[in-house]
Amino acid sequence: MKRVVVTGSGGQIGSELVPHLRRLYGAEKVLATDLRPVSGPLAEGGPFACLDVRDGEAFSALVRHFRADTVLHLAGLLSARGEKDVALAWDVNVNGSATALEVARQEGTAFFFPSSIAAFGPSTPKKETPQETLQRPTTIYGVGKVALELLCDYYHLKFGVDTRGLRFPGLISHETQPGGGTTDYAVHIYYEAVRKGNYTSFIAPGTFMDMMYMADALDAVVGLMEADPARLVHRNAFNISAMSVDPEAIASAIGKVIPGFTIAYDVDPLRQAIAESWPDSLDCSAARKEWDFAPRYDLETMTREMLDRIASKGG
Ligand code: NAD
Ligand code: AKB
Repeated sequence: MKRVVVTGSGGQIGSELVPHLRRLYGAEKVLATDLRPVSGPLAEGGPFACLDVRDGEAFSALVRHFRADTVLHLAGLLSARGEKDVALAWDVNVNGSATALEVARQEGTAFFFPSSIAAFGPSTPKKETPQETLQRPTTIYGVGKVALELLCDYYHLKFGVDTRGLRFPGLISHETQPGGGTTDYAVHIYYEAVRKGNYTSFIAPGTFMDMMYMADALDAVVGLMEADPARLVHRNAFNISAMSVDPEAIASAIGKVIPGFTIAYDVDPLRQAIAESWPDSLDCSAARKEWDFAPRYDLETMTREMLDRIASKGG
């Protein structure tokens, strides 16, 4: 990667990925874009442009003028939000992503697509979910992720576009709040722990999902995009995860740092049903083998850092 355009950069991932890339490649080499203007470090730390990813002409012009060699396509609607507005989720997640991929083909750039554990469904093996297995998701978000995984592979095979993707688990971070997903509880719990010493979870105890700390997710994006293409047997998209946890496990890790922390439950049927349709834990051996994926944070180290950082910002 030398000159990178990032879509949807004001969200949970982009707000940390853009500064990370600017530190690695130079501030002027990373163009952040989003639907609406953003404020703060993203806008001040380097170039920014407004872009609706469904506008192919504007998208192409921007990539051409920036002389980008890579498009990191983060724009999208998350799982719970998608179920509440199915038409918009399809339009942005599928039509917008297909537009982004076509721009990459026309402008000759590499293309990164963030897939998700949501690309799996209830008929997928739940434990140690293999890299290649049944993918029959039951959310519009997941259906879109499978469609784009396939389309990205197709563009690689048919047109030679250098498409690469990750199946992100729930990402846990302290810079920007998550944007309407099922794994959001695993971020909210840390804020509420610092602010109130207790948390009411919308996900039931015993519901296991894969999670990962944002620092490891940023390293994974760079690691995959910089990987030697000759080593990549798979492309779209790699299983990655750092831990398989349920709300009780996170609560217990928090309790070791904040004695007396308590968790209660008020389960949201929509998000609980989505969570139950996803895997408990992924097999990440293909990512480890093909591009040396190796997350640094486990539940304990992530928990200490999350609580420290949130407390240092005053909650
Ligand atoms: P987010 O909801 O925090 O941010 C998404 C961004 O996309 C927002 O800034 C929004 O303004 C922008 N956007 C929406 N519609 C747009 C449009 N038409 N044109 C341009 N921008 C638009 O999402 P995120 O958590 O940063 O996730 C980014 C990507 O990673 C998404 O594709 C998501 O599905 C995927 N992903 C995220 C997670 C996670 O836990 N955060 C896990 C798996 C996959
Ligand atoms: C969501 O919960 O929708 C996302 C994801 C795992 O894709 N965090």
